[in-house]
Amino acid sequence: TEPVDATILADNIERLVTERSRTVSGKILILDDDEDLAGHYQAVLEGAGFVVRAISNPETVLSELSEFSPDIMLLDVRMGAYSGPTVAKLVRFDPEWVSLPIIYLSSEQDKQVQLEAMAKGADEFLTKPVSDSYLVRAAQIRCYRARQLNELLIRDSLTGLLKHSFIKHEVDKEHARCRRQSRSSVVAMLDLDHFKKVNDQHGHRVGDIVIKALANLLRQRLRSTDMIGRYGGEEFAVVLPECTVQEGQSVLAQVCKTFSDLSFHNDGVSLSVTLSVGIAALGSFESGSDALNAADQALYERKKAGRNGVTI
Ligand code: GH3
Ligand code: MG
Ligand code: MG
Ligand code: MG
Repeated sequence: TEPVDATILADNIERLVTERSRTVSGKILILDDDEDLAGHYQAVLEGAGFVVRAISNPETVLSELSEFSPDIMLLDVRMGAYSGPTVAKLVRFDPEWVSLPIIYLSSEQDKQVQLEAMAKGADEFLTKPVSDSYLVRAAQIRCYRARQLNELLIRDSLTGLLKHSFIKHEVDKEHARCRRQSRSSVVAMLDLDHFKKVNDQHGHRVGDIVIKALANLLRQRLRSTDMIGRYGGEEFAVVLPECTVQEGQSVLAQVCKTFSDLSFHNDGVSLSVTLSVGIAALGSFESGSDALNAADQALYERKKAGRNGVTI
């Protein structure tokens, strides 16, 4: 192979990252007590393709965050009785927002004050006035990086599915939506059948291939609005929003069938694996975790009833 010139490589990577970050469209929460200015930033960022929410009341910041789930937050420093650093501290105190980029946007010039404000857990300090193009580019760079890091944080590296705590959180969020809008959604627990045997007879490497194959099948077969998590080693949890138990049963029964028809090959030996599924109607339970427990109970019943299929 040809030796690679490091400068050319770096140039190519930079071009790629720049292109990608220019096309990223993230969600931005702006908190500024100057409503006119916040409205201007909002218009500029929306013009560049961002989804923006601008608020002026610091007291609503936590509820706005959980409702809007922004990629980054732009924060004013002086807001009447409230200070931006106090808000930053409050936001950082909530484990859900430890990784949210907080970017001050302020006319504060005093470097010492800026440093103190940064010490509350913020990520960057931009000094007003900023040009429109500067604001857009800064937001693109930050959103791109935030999304990249967030993927690493929430996704399981073997399968690319949501990690345990993140799928649980999605279950709770969807449970709240079911209760609020009396909509019907389904939660399911999936577990591979006799998987210890697969590992024992064919090795862990083949076991991992089987786990990845199920993850890929779920991604293919479920809707883009469905949420899929790796709940444990060979256990998965899915949330199917706006779906009846009958519809959920039908789609997951098809997944079971397709999966059992796959054949895996190892050293000239071919094997097939089945899975069992338990499902429950999210809105029928007091909490998301109660619904998950019910799905898990249904899964247990399925295991007793002979595996390879779906039980409600
Ligand atoms: P059952 O049909 O009752 O579910 O039987 P089972 O053998 O599948 O039992 P269980 O669900 O308890 O299986 C857990 C096994 O899954 C144990 C462990 O060796 C295997 N496992 C868990 N995580 C992984 C993983 O990441 N990779 C591999 N290859 N195997 C895993
Ligand atoms: Mg202000
Ligand atoms: Mg298991
Ligand atoms: Mg199992």
